Amino acid sequence: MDAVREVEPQDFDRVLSSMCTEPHPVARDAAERFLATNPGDPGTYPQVAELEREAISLLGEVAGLEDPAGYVASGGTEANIQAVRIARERADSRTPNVVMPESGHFSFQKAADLLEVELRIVPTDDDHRADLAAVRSCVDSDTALVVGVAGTTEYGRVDPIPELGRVARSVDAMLHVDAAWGGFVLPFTDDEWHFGHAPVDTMTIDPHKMGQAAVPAGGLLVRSADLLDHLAVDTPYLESTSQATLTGTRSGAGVASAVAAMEALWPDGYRRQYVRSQNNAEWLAEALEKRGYEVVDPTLPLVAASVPRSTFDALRARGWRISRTATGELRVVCMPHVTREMLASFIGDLDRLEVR
Ligand code: 0PR
Repeated sequence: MDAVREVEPQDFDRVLSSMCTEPHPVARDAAERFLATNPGDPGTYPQVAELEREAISLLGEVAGLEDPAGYVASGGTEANIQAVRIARERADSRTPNVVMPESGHFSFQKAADLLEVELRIVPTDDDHRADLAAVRSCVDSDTALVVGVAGTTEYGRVDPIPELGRVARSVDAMLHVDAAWGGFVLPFTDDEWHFGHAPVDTMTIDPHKMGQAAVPAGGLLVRSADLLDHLAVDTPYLESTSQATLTGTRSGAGVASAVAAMEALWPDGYRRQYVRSQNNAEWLAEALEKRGYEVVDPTLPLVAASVPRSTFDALRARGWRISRTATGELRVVCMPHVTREMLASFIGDLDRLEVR
C-alpha cells in the first residue's frame, strides 16, 4: 500500500477560504532542510536556535519593535494563548479578566478555558471594529488584558489600537494585538497597529499566513524580554536552563522557512503582494456589487458579501473552497495564491448559476 502517494494534497487553484497559502519557494526549501531540527532544544540544535533569533529580529522590523523578543510558535492560537498567560501571570488580581471585541478569534476562548480567566466579549461597531465605549465600560481593576485585532478573521478590520492601549493603561492592564493574518499587509497601509504606534505589550504575527512561510510558523512578539519570564519553566535535563514556549519539541522547518520567506520578501516582495491582493479584493467586491450583492468594503484583502445559501452551496459543489462568516456571508480571503484569473473564473461560475 502506498496510501500517501495515492493522495494528491489540496491544490490551491480553487481555494478562496484559507488564510494559509503556498509557501514561497525558498521557504519550502528551507522547511525541508530543517525538518529534523528542534529549536526547543537549543543546546543540541544551535543552528536553528540562531535562526530563530533572526526570525524574531525580522518580525520586530515588520512590527515596529526596536529591541524585539519572542519566539516562533506553532501558530496564532499558541501565540494568543501565551499572551493571555503572560497577562494573567503579571496581574495582581485573583479573578483576572480579558476584554476582547466580538471579532476576536476563537483561540481566546481556548485560552480562557485553559487559563481559567474570564473572557469578556464586547460588541463591534457598524464597521465591525471594536466599540471603544463598550470596551471602556467593560474594563475594571481585574482586567489583565485588552485585546485588539489588526486584521480580523471575518472582515479584515483593524481595531483602534492606540485608543485601546489608552483604555488598557487606564486600568493597568496589558494590550495584546492579534495581527496573526494582518501583520504582513499592514506595514503598507496607513493603519496604526504596531509597537511604534501604541503601547502594545504583546503581538501575534504569523509567518505561515500572509508571510508565505510553511506551516507551522506563528509569531509571538513581546515588548521586552522580561515578559517571557512569566512563561519560562525550568528544563533540568536540557543544556539550556529554561523554556518559554507552550510546545516542547517544535519544528525547525517553521523557523527556517519563516526566516527564508522574510529575507526574500521583506519589505518589497510583501509590498508588491499586498498591492496585488488588495487590487484583487477590490475587483471582486466590485464584481459582486455589480451583480446586486451587498458587499462589506474590503479595507484589507478580504471580501465578505451577502450571497444566498443556495448559491454558496452550488459554488462549493463546483469545487470552490469558500467559507462563511458567523452571520452567513460569503467570505473570500485574497491570499497570494489567489489570482485575478481564479476570481474571474469564480465570477464566471456565479454568472452561470444565476442564469439558470
Ligand atoms: N488570530 C486570527 C486573527 C486568525 O484569523 C487566526 C486564524 C488565528 C488567530 C489562529 O491562528 P492559527 O490557526 O494559526 O492557530 N484564522 C483562520 C480561521 O480560523 C485560520 C485558518 C487558516 C482557517 C487556514 C482555515 C485555513 O485553511 O478561520
